[in-house]
Amino acid sequence: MKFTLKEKLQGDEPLIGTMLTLPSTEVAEIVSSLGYDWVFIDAEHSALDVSQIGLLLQSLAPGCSGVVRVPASDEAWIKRVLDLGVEGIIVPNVKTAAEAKRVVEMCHYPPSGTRSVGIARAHTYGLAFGRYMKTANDDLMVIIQLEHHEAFENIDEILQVPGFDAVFIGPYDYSASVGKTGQVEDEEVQREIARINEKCRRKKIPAGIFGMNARAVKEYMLQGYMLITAGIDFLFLKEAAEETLRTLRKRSY
Ligand code: 3PY
Ligand code: MG
Repeated sequence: MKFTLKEKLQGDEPLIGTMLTLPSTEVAEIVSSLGYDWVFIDAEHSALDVSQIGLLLQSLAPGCSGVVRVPASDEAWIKRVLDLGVEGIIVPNVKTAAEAKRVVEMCHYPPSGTRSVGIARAHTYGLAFGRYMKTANDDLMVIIQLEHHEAFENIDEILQVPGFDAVFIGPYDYSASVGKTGQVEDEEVQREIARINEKCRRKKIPAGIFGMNARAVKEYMLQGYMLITAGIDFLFLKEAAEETLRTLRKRSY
């Protein structure tokens, strides 16, 4: 398989992505053909199973990198998703340096890690087994998600852990962890998120973040986040369908 996400991250421009949650190869094909740099395929808050994720990855337009968020820091999920041939993996809710270290180990083949050796789509079903085994540890983007106040408190130790490639901030879970569920624009929530981003920037660790729409991520793009996720597939559908109906009911076309 071809890895390009890390290469794309070498540039100065943020990589723009959006979230896929629907088990529809057509949606994956349409969205990825529009020119998004990457898609965030979410198996944490969707009903997607491993075989459906595999089909979505197969449907992506060339040039659009597939990154999957697993539901938890779980070895069984991580190894199955990696074997599907992803360019990056996002592990949610990492709270400590020990958890971050464990994530890196589960994502890397020995000797630096503990990833089990299989043969699957990632290895082009055997055609590129040797090459994948040699390059996967370096090419794969291991992305840890920080989205709890404990993670924010432990940020200095977490950022010392070698081997992960980016941090992804979850504003919604972070806001919930400080008793401000959904108040992602709250001043204190934003101040803490900016503090984490600043720490990542100082250590030259790319940071990513999620927003519900373009407006929600506009400011983040100015703040130097490199992995932007804006919007969710079903929200695009819902908003366009709502707007069309509203326009027709009001006859305001
Ligand atoms: C959050 O905001 O909690 C997220 O996980 C977004 O991806
Ligand atoms: Mg979250």
